[in-house]
Parts: sequence; C-alpha cells; structure tokens
Amino acid sequence: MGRLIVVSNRVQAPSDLGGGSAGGLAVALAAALREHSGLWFGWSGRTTETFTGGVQLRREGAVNVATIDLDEQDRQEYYNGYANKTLWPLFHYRTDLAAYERAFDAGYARVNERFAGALAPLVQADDTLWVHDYHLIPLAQALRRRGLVNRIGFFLHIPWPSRRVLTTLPRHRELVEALLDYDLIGFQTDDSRQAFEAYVTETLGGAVAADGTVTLPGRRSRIGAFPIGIDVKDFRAAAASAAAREVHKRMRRSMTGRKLILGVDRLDYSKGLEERFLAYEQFLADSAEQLENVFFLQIATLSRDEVEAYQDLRARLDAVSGRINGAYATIDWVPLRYVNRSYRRDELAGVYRAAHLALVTPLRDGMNLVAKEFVAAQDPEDPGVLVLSQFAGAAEQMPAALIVNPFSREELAEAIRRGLAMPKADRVSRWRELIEGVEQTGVSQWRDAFLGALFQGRGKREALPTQHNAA
Ligand code: ADQ
Repeated sequence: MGRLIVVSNRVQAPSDLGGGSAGGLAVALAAALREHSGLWFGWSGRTTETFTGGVQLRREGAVNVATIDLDEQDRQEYYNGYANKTLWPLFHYRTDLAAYERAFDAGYARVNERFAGALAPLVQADDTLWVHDYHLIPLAQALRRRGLVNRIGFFLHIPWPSRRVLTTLPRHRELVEALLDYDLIGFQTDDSRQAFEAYVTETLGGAVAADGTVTLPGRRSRIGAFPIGIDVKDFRAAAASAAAREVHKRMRRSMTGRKLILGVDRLDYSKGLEERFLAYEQFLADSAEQLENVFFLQIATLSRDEVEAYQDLRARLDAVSGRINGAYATIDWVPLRYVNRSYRRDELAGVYRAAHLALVTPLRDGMNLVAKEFVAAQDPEDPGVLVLSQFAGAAEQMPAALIVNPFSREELAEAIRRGLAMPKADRVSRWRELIEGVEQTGVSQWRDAFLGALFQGRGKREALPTQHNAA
C-alpha cells in the first residue's frame, strides 16, 4: 500500500500549533500520516504578490509537510470569498448572508486548480488522498483532469444543507458533480448524508444504494456518515495537567462560591452567541433569586475578522454584553464575562472542569467538538451539565445532554434554570452516558472508520469509467 496524502486548506501539523494547543484533529491526522509515511499538503497561509506555484517541503516531527503560497487575489476571492462568504453561510443555512459573486466563483476554481497543479507531481501511483472540507470540493475533479486515477476521499466538516437551501446556490449542480469525482464522500451526520442523498436522487436523478454507493450515468462514488470526535485520553490528560489544575484553581477562586455557566466558541454567527446572550438576559430577568449566585463566562476567539458579517456580529455582541452588564452588574458582581482571546487546550480543560453548566448552542454546526471536550474534562464525581443545541451534529450522539432549540429564548433560559438546579445523581448518570458516547466516537475511531471505508472500497479508477478517464 502506498502513502497517505492529507490535503486541507491550511496545514496544521502538531508542531505548528505549539505547547499544549494542538487540536485533536491535527494529532489524529498526524498519527495516520506517520503510520502511512504520508504527506500533508495545503496553503501556507502566506500570500505573495504573484503566484509562483513553488512547493515548500519540510518535516514537522514525523510528518512531511508540503505547502504553497497563494496571491492576495486568491485570499480575497477564494478564502474570504467563495469559501467564507458563499459556502460557509449557505451550508449553515444563512442564505441571507451568502454572497454570490462571479469573482468568488472564479477564485475558488482557480485556487483548486493551483492546488491540483502543485500537488499532482508529488503524487505516486499507489498513494491514497484524503481531502478535507468545503474549500476543496472541486480538487478531485482538477486532479482527475490531470490524469490521476488514485483513490481520493473527501470529508466535509460542516453540515451538508437541505436540497432546497443548496439549490439557492448558482451552479449548485456543478459543485455536486465535482464532488462525485471523489471515491468516498464522508459527512458528520446521518442528517447530512440524507440531505446529500436527497439531492442526488431528486435533483440529479441518480441512485443511492443502501451501502452508500451513488450511481449516475458514467460515474460512481460512495457516501457515508463518519462522526468526528476528540482524543479523549489526551484531553483527559490535559484536564489533569498542572496547567489545567492551576487554571481550575484560579477560576474557582474568582468564582467566590458562584456557579459558572460557560460558553467556548470561535466568534462565528453559526454558533448562536447573540441568541445565547439574549437567553441569559432572559434568565436573569426571570430569576431574581439567582442574581449574584451565577455568572456566565463566554470565551469567543476572534475568527475571520476580515469578513464584514463577523465584524457586525462582534459589534452586536459588544453591545448586548455591555447592556446586560450595565443593567445587572453590582459593585462586586459581573453577570457576563465576555473574553475574545484564545486559550491553550490544557488551560481550556481547566476552565471546562470548573463550570457547572456549558452552553453549546449553535444554530447549525457540523459536529461541535467543544461539547465533547466539556464532557471529557468533567469530574466524574461531580460533573457539570451540558446544554446542547439540537442543530449541532453532536446532538445525534449526545441525547443525554439537555437538548434545546437555540432559536427559542424561553427554552434556552429554562434549560439554564433546569441545568443549574439538577440534582447530583441526575448529573452523574447523564454524564456517564455522555462520556461513554464520547469515548466510543473518538477521533481515532473516526479516522479509522473513514480510512477503512476508503481503502476497502473498490480498486482504482481504471476499473470505473468516469467522465474524465473513460478513454
Ligand atoms: P469549528 O467550527 O471550529 O470546527 P468546533 O468543533 O467547536 O468548531 O471546534 C473548535 C475547536 O477549537 C475545539 O477544539 C475548541 O477547543 C477550540 N476552541 C474554540 N474556541 C476556543 C478558544 N476560545 N480558545 C481555544 N480554543 C478554542 C469545524 C466545524 C465543526 C466540527 C469541526 C471538526 O464547524 O462543526 O466539529 O470542524 O470537524
């Protein structure tokens, strides 16, 4: 068997991320790459005046990394444009925010061609490729045009939208047809898998068999749901580390006996932060007896702040948090602590452990790893309560959480009340069920399930005539 080549927009080899902050995904993929003496390919994150196509090769620990630089137009049209102003909002059901500009389309196609042009010469005949996320949907098509018949899999980290939402995208058909040049297409949830299936059968007139085989005239692919998870053992170790214990102690000290409600997210409109703030305000308005007994800490790392929708959201959150504190704070109580910085994973684990309740209430989310990390970091004897949106992919696997509709302020406020009052026995039994699920769907099971399905699939493309290599 040949090498494994992982392709993603940005490369996140563990040593890129520095002390204690390497994400579970990076760690899991790096482990697979080590096992298959593989290569991780992606954008360096840098832009140059003109695109050269030059590949920078380096070694990060045991992982070989290959990156290319893009030009400034690529960053605007492909990354800030089609990826983050068109596909991201659309796939998160925000058709009101999705921008359709020809320049974005062109930038997306151009960068995928640039990736393919730089990557193709590095690929050997028996290599297997695993491409990640919505930035690179047409990459397999661009590689096939260059004659590659290797096995190529694709995993989508964000939701696949319903057919009616997807069809608001100009040229949606081209996008889905390009996706069918992958041998295996993985989704986070059954819900996404079914939405894709509905598109294939109802819009393209194709067929999807029970085993996930997708057939259309002249082409065949396979789909499946592969829910992503965290590295539980590693995260628990982070939660038990000296750094986590120190943060936990600091948090407890600053809580002065008050209960901590926690939110941890990238600052993104899909995460339902504004709705969460408003629900907390409602909770404060309805629960006079709770004033000064609780506080809400929202950690929201800035993200994509070159995109206006993110700047607007940030301004709204500043205003709402200011209003809440203005109305309710006392000389020694701040009801909402709103922090925009980012924390190391071990520090974060300490904060999770100090919390009585976590609000993970995205309006849409592919999976949501914060929900799983929160569970993994809890004290089994005295765990906190997880309030989880029904629209997070994680809800399919975590029914023992308090599942809420994040669009309903009353329902969310009620879940906060219920969670804070939940007796210990109930918290412990829910947590046990949750941790069992988190352990069973860890990041290595995810990786092994996806790669198992990809390797076990039929042989190479020569056996299968498609539009590009039928001859
Ligand atoms: P994200 O949208 O980034 O990921 P999520 O799954 O919650 O969402 O992952 C966020 C990661 O970043 C977590 O590991 C979390 O600990 C970390 N993080 C968040 N806020 C942080 C902060 N303030 N400081 C430090 N770390 C922070 C996308 C999809 C998700 C999908 C993942 C993985 O949108 O739906 O679950 O990919 O597939």
